[in-house]
Amino acid sequence: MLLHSFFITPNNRKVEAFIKHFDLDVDIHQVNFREHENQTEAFLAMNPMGKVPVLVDGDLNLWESNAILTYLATMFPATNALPTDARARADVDRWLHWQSCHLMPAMGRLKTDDDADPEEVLKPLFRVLDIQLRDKEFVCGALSVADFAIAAYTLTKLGRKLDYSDVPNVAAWRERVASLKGFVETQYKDPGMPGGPPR
Ligand SMILES: N[C@@H](CCC(=O)N[C@@H](CS)C(=O)NCC(=O)O)C(=O)O
Repeated sequence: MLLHSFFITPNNRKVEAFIKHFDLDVDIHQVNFREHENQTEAFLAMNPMGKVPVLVDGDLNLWESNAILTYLATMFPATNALPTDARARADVDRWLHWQSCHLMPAMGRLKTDDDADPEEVLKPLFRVLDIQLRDKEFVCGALSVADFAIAAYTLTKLGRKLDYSDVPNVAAWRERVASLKGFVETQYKDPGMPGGPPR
């Protein structure tokens, strides 16, 4: 398998962190945005949205980071990161959708709207997550793809600046997930990385 990625953005980092955490046999190619690699005919044939990440597995071109996470968890069942029980699986799906339908748009708004107040935009969401994390080590109990999907957003430049003191369960979980091998190995280190999409 080959992942086309751009590692500093959360939707890519969540997948790279998952791959590295479990040492999955997946190669990673960093797309060159400066050279508009994502707009080439070859890339658009893989993903007509022109976005990363994209996972290629034989004749399957899979885009949308959360679909990639659940596919990898299915193809590598030893990860135990996606329950097979219908209710437990629905819980994981719920939090994946929460990340893409609520958390990602909220974070996006804070990046583009200088007047948007992080407390107002994000705190209601983190309060919901805080309730979910009460008495739990990870979002759905055991470590799952949902932790990778959500944590990547709390570890961005913006996510690192927020004050989590009034959501203590989120604060503790965030530290726990940040110390996982996959997130340690995908920490942003190279400010000279050639041009990519905004984080
Ligand atoms: N919902 C998609 C979002 C993908 C996305 O927006 N990717 C960004 C980087 S995080 C991208 O490739 N942007 C480049 C562009 O739009 O030109 C996912 O979760 O994979």
